[in-house]
Amino acid sequence: MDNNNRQNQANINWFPGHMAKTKREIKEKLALIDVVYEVVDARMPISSKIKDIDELLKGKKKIMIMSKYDICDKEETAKLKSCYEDKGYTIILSDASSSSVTEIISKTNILMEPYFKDQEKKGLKRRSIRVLVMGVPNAGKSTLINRIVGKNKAGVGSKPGFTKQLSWIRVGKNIELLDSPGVLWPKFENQEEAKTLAALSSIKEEVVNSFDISNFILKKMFELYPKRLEERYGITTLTDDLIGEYNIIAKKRGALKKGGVSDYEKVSKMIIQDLQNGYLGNITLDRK
Ligand SMILES: Nc1nc2c(ncn2[C@@H]2O[C@H](COP(=O)(O)OP(=O)(O)OP(=O)(O)O)[C@@H](O)[C@H]2O)c(=O)[nH]1
Ligand SMILES: [Mg+2]
Repeated sequence: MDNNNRQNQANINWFPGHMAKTKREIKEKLALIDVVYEVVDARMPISSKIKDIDELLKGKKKIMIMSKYDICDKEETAKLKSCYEDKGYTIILSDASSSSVTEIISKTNILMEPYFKDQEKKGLKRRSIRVLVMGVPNAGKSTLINRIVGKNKAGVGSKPGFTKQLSWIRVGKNIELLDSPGVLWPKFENQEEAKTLAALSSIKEEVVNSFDISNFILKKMFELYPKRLEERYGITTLTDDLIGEYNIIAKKRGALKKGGVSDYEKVSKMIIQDLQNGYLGNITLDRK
């Protein structure tokens, strides 16, 4: 095994220029925005919350949308949801169902009603509500927009960084949605959160060491969902350097090079793919 590569724990950082630009452009458009849908991934509602979002949004009305609810650990995500609600957040759990869309629209209208009533008193007509959809890369912003619109208007991709620019999308007469490219923040103070983001594909794979992430996944799964590791890989204990575990997985999944030597690189990628593709079950990696 390439031990240098496997054990070289470099800090993760990913804040390319286009993210800073997106934040600048959002700031410029803020005066036009009535409501913000803050999209977090239900599998990591703490790690995937943009750390400096409140600083940027300066008191805008917000609804937090927990996307990918269909693939999270519902029990754990419910605890995190209550935590946010205790702090005053309005939260909607979003999966592929149409009921979550109805709830989103209705909560948005409720938020705006006092404003429109006020406008009507001044003799002004109702206008469409302008909503900014914001979140980390790959959080599910564009998918959410398509669900609300009922058509595939926004581009969607499984890799982070799919949406490249801000763009307005109209929903009927009443709402306009502003899709935005995923953004992070300049420095990850918490590397555990950074690894969680990378493990669930909100940080692009080219900027992380895949062994850092697969090691992290094995350790995290062993801590939170040990049975899943047993079911998928037949692993029941974890050693410090994880080499034995990589060998077990390599054998079980046929990730072998010539002469029956484990292909560690391939095993590392498999572990990451297994988590992302749901083969390790529905998971939530954050805890209160
Ligand atoms: N299972 C599940 N997958 C989802 C859900 N929402 C989004 N996805 C998937 O997550 C991936 C990213 O979705 P996008 O809508 O492109 O995410 P985004 O936040 O717009 O991403 P960027 O534009 O890259 O910032 C895609 O593979 C989607 O199919 C969901 O509610 N459930
Ligand atoms: Mg997008």
